[in-house]
Amino acid sequence: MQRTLIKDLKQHLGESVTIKGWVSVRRDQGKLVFFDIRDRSGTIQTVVPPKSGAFESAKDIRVEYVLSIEGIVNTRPEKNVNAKVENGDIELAIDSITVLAKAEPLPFDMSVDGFNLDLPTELDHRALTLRHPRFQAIFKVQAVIIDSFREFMKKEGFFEFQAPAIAPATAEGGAEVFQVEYFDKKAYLTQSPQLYKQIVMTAFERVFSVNKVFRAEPSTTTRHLTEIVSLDAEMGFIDSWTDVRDMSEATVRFILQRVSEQCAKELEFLGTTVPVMLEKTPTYSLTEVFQKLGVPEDKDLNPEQERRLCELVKEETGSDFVYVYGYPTRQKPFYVYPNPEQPEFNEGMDLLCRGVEWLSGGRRINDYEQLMEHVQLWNMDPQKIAMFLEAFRYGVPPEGGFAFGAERMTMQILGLKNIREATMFPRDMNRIDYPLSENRTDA
Ligand code: AMO
Repeated sequence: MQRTLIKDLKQHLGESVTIKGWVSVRRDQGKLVFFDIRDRSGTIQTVVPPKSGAFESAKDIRVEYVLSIEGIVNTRPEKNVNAKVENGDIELAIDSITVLAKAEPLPFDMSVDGFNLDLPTELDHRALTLRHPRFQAIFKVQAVIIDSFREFMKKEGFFEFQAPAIAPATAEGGAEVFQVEYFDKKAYLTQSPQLYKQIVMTAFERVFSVNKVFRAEPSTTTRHLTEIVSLDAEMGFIDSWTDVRDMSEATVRFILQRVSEQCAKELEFLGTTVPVMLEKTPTYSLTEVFQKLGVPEDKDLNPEQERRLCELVKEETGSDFVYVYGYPTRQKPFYVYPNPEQPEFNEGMDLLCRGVEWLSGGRRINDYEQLMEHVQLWNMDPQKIAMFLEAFRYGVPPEGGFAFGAERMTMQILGLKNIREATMFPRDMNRIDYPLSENRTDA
């Protein structure tokens, strides 16, 4: 018999159907055995009636067994209806069961209510915990974030390209870079597709990419990983850095809207709502932010100041978002455009949300001579970025762009405490799948 997906069972009341899926829960009430079965589309309670031929085989079946079940879709008796759960008004009366795959006894309770692991243990068992509805909800939201980023970019005329992961030079500067042995030469894992998105922009005008980037973060914090999914955009023919801010704001607004529409069930399950974005997101220069916080001016905001700024803005305006622009020019990468009226500050910006930076961008230098001055000032080797520089010798319009990490965005949208919860297979200096301890033979 053809397989019916669990989400479609209500269309088959009174009919005999075949469903296939995993056993989420097993309840044995002596005369009756119940299984909650889940497939990719949903969950249904099934019951093995005592007279059913399946009663004997049901005795050995445990949680996570994979079954093919034939049975009749029934409405539940009034007293058994549970409005709080999916398909709480129907159940499947089992006629026969075929075991498609067995499962060993689970190392911990995987039921919705009983699941209670600390984060390191949960990550050690990702191969199993991914089956829990909490993590399925988180990664469904992440998939919608990435999909809707693509959808919005295409709607706005951006062209998708694939950036390389191996580069001859670092784009963002700093020490947070993985060097790779590239045959007998040195190369780097890309920290950002920055230089490539700028090159491709000079041909296609508006471009975006969804790429893995790598940061050799030397510490473990709740917001840093060493491997992230970077959602990048770059656009030509801007009049000002505020055009970039506006495009990034519209992108975030679209993503939030799609998450609200497409993930209502997941947001409810996770007990959260998407952050509030106002018609116009409050925007301050870094100097204004330090005045607002009542602290001496510095090169950048520290995490505590980011938190306080977001709290203040939330109190004053109701916005969960705030843009900060105008960073000290020498603190940021060479390609960021200095403000012509105040060249010691640049036209770079960050978007903070609920206390954490989740997007960076701004206007870039498009004039070749000015770019070369910065290459020298930043002490860079022009040979190593020759391909990037060549593009800028041949006519590049005023331009800018932005990027955000899919994991950080997922974390902040869902109000998660640790970025690792928002990452299927997180990497940090202490973990690649498992903790990198000397005692492990598999790490
Ligand atoms: P930046 O270095 O600020 O900017 O990175 C952009 C965004 O990427 C995310 N992010 C991270 N997430 C988790 N762990 C990390 N270690 C990590 N590092 C960065 C954050 C951050 O806001 N080329 C510029 C972007 C641009 O100007 O277009 C850049 O890479 O969400």
